[in-house]
Amino acid sequence: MKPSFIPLSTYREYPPDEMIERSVAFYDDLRRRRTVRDFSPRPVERAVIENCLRVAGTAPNGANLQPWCFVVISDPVIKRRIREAAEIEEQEFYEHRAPQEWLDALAPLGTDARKPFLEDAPYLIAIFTQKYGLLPDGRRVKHYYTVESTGIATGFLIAALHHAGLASLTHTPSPMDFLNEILGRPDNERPFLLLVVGYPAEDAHVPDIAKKPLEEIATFL
Ligand code: IYR
Repeated sequence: MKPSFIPLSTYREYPPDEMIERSVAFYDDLRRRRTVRDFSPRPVERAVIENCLRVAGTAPNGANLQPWCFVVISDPVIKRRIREAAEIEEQEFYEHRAPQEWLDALAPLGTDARKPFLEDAPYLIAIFTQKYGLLPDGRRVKHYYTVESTGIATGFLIAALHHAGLASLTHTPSPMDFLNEILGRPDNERPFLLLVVGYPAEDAHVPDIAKKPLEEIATFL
């Protein structure tokens, strides 16, 4: 197919001092985000979730094939089924499957096999990565960099939710193939992450942990 080009009309340049200001302001906003495990059942407007998903859909990705699917769950019956299935896997993980080294790494987070947030939060967003696409006639379209692409889209989504004033939790019960079954997703889709979304509970507490400073995460050559 012949490529079709249009002028880049959406880019905006800012004066250098404004760039500094904007980058600091964005950092100050995003650094306030904390992964929350205590959720309020307070409802959230669906339009906010839709807009944040639109943000996710703008992510750069392999060959622009957009190899992702977001399943938004608010139905309490489905949330309960997900919680039940996740807690079975998590119990196995905490009691048998996880090596001691992993349990030691998780100790500062205070996590355990109980996952009440899967029922408390108003929304669960199950994020799937598509190994290949399916045309209406059933033919397969190979996708590229599927995990990287879905990871970038998920990062956009998490930032958008925070920007809108919502808390989120990146939850990865392992294995999580039960999501395909409960949500009726086809074989070309693999669960990537279960994002729990809502308001924090009024008395929500978070672990007293910190992010590495710039010097530890970046090198300038
Ligand atoms: N999936 C488990 C364990 C867990 C693993 C990692 I890596 C975390 O950062 C947090 C938890 C759970 O959700 O409890």
